[in-house]
Amino acid sequence: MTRVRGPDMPIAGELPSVNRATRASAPNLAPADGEVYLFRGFLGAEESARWLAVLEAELAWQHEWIVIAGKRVLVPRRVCWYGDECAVYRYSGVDHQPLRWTPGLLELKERVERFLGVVFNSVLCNHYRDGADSMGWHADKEKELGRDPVIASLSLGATRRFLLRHNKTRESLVLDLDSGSLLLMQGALQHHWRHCVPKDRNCRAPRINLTFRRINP
Ligand SMILES: O=C(O)CCC(=O)C(=O)O
Repeated sequence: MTRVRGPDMPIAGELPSVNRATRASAPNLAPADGEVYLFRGFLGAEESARWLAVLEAELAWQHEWIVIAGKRVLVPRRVCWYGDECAVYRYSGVDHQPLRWTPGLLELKERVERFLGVVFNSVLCNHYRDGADSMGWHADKEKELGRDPVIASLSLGATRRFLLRHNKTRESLVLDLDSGSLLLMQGALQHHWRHCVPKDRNCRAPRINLTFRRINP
């Protein structure tokens, strides 16, 4: 495929930096030590609902087991990892070989890339079946992501709470990620802050979150 490169779009292999005009259209929500931007309505409500249904049906969702403190634990959501062939990602102590892009994921990736002016080569897909599914506190700072990762996180379906907490000051940010919103994390954020999606007993609907990433092979 021939990729047409916009003026702000870095070539593959360059360190990505987000399109300045896009970044200027939303404030940085992190008070210090990194950048967090939230673009609500990146996709419209109807379109987001359509994508939720398509991706629920066509992605190769898996139940994953990880080992924490010597104990095998079932991850409380379904996951899958797609990307370019080189995008092997090791997290939670497990090597993840990428599945081949589906047309749907590729279309969404290219829309996010055009909006942000950043090229991604992989996406971690999380499926929260309802509010009993969750994601624990963590930072995305595996070495394959490079020094200051740029992570674009697209939410589809149920609104879920996303918490960020500063490692030293314990300052926190609370964001409700609604369907169609695009969250961007970049700069030093992953070194100083952790984030999570807690359980929500009032949530009965599914949600998919796609985090587009750039793996350095
Ligand atoms: O579901 C979300 O919004 C968070 C996803 C996340 O933190 C991750 O994939 O590392």
